[in-house]
Amino acid sequence: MALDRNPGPNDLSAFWMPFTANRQFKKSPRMFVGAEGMYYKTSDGREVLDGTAGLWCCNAGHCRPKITEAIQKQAAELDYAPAFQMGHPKAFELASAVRDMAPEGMEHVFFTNSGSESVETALKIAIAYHRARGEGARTRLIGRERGYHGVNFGGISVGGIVNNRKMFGTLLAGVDHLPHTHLPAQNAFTRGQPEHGAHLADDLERIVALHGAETIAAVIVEPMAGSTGVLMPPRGYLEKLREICTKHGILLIFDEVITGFGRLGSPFAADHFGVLPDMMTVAKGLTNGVIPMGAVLTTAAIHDAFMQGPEHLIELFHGYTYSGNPIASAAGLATLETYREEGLFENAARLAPYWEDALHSLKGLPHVIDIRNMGLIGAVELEPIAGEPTKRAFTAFLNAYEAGLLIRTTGDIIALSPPLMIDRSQIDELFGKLSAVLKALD
Ligand code: PXG
Repeated sequence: MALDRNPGPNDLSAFWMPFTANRQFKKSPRMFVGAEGMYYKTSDGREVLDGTAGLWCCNAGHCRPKITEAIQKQAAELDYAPAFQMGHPKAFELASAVRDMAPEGMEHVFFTNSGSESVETALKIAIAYHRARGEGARTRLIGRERGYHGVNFGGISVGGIVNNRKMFGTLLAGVDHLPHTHLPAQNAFTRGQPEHGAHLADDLERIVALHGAETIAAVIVEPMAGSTGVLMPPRGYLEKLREICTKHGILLIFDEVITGFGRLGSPFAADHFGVLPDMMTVAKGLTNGVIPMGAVLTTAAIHDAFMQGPEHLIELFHGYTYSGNPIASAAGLATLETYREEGLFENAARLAPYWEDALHSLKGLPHVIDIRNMGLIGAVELEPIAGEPTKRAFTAFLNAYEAGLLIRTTGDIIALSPPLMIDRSQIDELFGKLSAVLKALD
């Protein structure tokens, strides 16, 4: 019995688990009880190589001493300070550190507690910004098919993942979607950015013609779409989006919740692709996933549009009890220091070609219909079992876990995103285990 080897909590019924097959899990639980560096420890005493940095967030690896100490110290020194009308030094320090790491032009940082909240915040700022400038008719928001922008109402409205939307009613009004950029017939097994698909950005001109530019506040996209199964932007695509947004006075928001903090080997995807948005949403790697925290980065032009009127008045009626929480801020500062001291973004960039070769060596294994990569991200798309979508990849996930490897699956796509501290031997271990799992799949 699987349960026998999982001592610990003996009642699993109360916890309604997020994005989880609850009944399957509770019949055969998978419990982590410890972690260090690149590995998790399971309740039955096994080591599992972390092929996903938790959920794309533990970019520095697990239980890193500097981060642990910073949290411990901060908890004992200043546990909480009111986020509204009061400050504490570390939130300001972290905002400056994030600004200094961000691409030129990102000047201000608004703290949230998650990627989902960062998205809601950015969308609200976009609409309010136009209104503050006297363009109150700009309220439409444009997302993209297959986009993932968290799970709150704004995020699922601009998002394009059907299962995340269809159960939840009519969502926000005034939203439209660009087409997704997945063109497997032309681009399958491309290494890095695909050649075909830049023209898909031109669809924004169609949307502008349909609604009128003067009604559109912002376009939000993931520069590299992670959750939907890792879709790289076609060459020239992001540049075109930028050009069309600028031409029509539409704000461009990059959702960098996954791509931020070194995943592509550069601090942010905006650096990697050389395209500057008007706002960026981040979370995950900001605190190494250790304490919940997110942020929205904006240009000076956006921030400054709000800084008018009498000085005693609140400029933006938005914020969270835990915006810039002291312990989260301390974790964020220690995380950014760890990235810098250990050269983790550079490590990701250096290892990316080795990673790419190892990943693409899986081509030709049973059921593999596409492989995609960039930085320390990889995806292996499997042919779905006829009539049973997701089952083949989920079986791979279960078997990989048994074999000592943590992977993520979405649909029939396996996504890989290890901590950026990975080395060559761990890359070999990861793909050795994964190829054995794939070879044994029905
Ligand atoms: N935007 C993007 C681009 C994301 O990837 C969010 C917003 C929401 O963040 P929060 O912190 O509210 O979860 C995300 C989150 C996966 C996976 O395996 C991806 C996410 C979360 C959990 C799993 O693809 N992305």
